[in-house]
Amino acid sequence: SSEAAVTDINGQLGSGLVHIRNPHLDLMSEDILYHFGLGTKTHDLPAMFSDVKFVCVGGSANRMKAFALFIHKELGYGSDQNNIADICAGTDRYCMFKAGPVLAISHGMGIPSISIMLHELIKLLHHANCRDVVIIRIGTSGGIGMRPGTVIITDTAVDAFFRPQFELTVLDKVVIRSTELDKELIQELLLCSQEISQFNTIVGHTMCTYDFYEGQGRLDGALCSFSSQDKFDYLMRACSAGVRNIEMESSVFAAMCRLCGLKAAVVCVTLLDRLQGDQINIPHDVLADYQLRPQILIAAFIKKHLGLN
Ligand code: R2B
Ligand code: URA
Repeated sequence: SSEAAVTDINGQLGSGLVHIRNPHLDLMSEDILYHFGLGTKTHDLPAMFSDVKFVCVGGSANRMKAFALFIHKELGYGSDQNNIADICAGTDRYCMFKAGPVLAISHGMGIPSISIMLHELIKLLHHANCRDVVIIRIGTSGGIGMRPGTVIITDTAVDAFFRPQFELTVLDKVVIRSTELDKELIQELLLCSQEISQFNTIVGHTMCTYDFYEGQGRLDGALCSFSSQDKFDYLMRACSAGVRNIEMESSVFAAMCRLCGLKAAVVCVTLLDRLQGDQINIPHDVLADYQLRPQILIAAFIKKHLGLN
């Protein structure tokens, strides 16, 4: 695409800096990151964030706080809860925690929610002059033919037609962006999972949808206009196209990070096998255990990079 033919606006290429692809941004005297409750005039963003090297994002605020506490402890900063404060306390849209070089942020559910967060996060990394940042989405998903609890590292996010692209309407034109993810990072994460060897991890396509119910072929929503056979056929076609799990943010995440030069990965655990059912009825402790799996993998990856294991 024409967007892939990068023009080096501010000498950002090859520098490890984030590529901001918006010529208007430099003309602004102040930038308010409204949904974070942060701004370039009200906060010293370089002082707060210039040492960030790993950004971990996930849907739920509580899960990201738990991850921040976990990584804080894993990196040897102690387990005192009081040491970890929500940097976005001025807003309840997203929450953000920092543990040394690791930033943990919640993004809510769905493409619109994560995309707002990513615009502001990428500008934050730019304003703070962060370099060589790796960003990872840790999340939950529905598997297709996978044993529940399997961790899937996404190679390509695909849409509901199994196409490796993200479509966004900009003004009144449809813009199409690639959703391919960093191959090197995928292999590194896969190796990490083999080293820790605590759960089954595979690499595959992730289908990203605009809805949890009808949009994911569920029969248990408030609306459903297809038969059980239609659902099964669709999921089988997805599976044949290489889709191993379904969630709701990977496509825009992959597309935006790719264009802005951020090394990005998506690591989601499957909570159920969609060929077996639609309702998530696993016990609370099993759910908690599954949700920890992507966190354990990412913690091992970060510690390895920091030379801590
Ligand atoms: C996975 O889980 C959420 C829906 O339950 C959604 O944010 C996603 O991608
Ligand atoms: N998240 C989803 O988006 N789908 C599922 O089936 C489970 C978690």
